[in-house]
Amino acid sequence: MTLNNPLFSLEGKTALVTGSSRGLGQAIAVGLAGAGARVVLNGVNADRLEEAAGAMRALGHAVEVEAFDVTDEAAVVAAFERLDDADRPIDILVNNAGIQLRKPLIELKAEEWRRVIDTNLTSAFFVGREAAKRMIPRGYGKIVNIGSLMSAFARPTVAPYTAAKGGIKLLTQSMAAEWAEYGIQANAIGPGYMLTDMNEALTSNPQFDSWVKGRTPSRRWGKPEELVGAAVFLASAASDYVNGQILYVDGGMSAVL
Ligand code: GCO
Ligand code: CA
Repeated sequence: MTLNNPLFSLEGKTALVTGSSRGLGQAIAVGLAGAGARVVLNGVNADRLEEAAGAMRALGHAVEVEAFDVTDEAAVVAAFERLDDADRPIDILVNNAGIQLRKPLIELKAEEWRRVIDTNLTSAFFVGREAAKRMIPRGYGKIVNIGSLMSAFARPTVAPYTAAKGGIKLLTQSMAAEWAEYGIQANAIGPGYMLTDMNEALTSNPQFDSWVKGRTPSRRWGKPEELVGAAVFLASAASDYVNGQILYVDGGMSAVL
């Protein structure tokens, strides 16, 4: 994809996308690479990461992998030290890593709650803090946190995910509050109902499938690659005066009753 407007170019920039061996993270990683970025893929499964990296390199993209657990503070610190040692400054951070756990709140165990909050929210704090430590002295950085439609709306059985995604929205605003003066823009994307492995249980459920199609003005599920435009926008010079915002990419679901 060649871009005719340099405003949206990511040439010369390095992007770290957490949870990017598959799903939305992988789609965003491919999209940022398509806009010219060097991409660092992240996940905990090294094999899956290498596989995703290989496929991207086959498309001619510059790709590296950094396998680390985004919920493990020491592992995150060590990963950024490796990136420092490799002289690989991260210009763009996409905090995408996340899991889903569908269960009635009344039955939820403490360990289940903590696992979702740690993976979907605390990880963005750990990785965001380490990235910002390097972005601040450089006076430049783009942070794109992946929220959700659930950053604003709830539905039964996804309470920890929803609480975490609500937290992502306000963490994004907090990052803007503290880091904007250093030339960092921190924004979020709120995906709607997207066709991902995580949502397999929903897309294969006829009732839920028809609810999504009826409730979404676009009358369809979103495709992961349909997040690329918003990601490139928020990762590029085109958004230099945008801060602390969340952009819902949801077929209009959040705009209507
Ligand atoms: C669910 C879905 C949502 C998704 C959706 C909105 O169970 O309701 O998993 O939580 O995240 O794509 O972002
Ligand atoms: Ca070192």
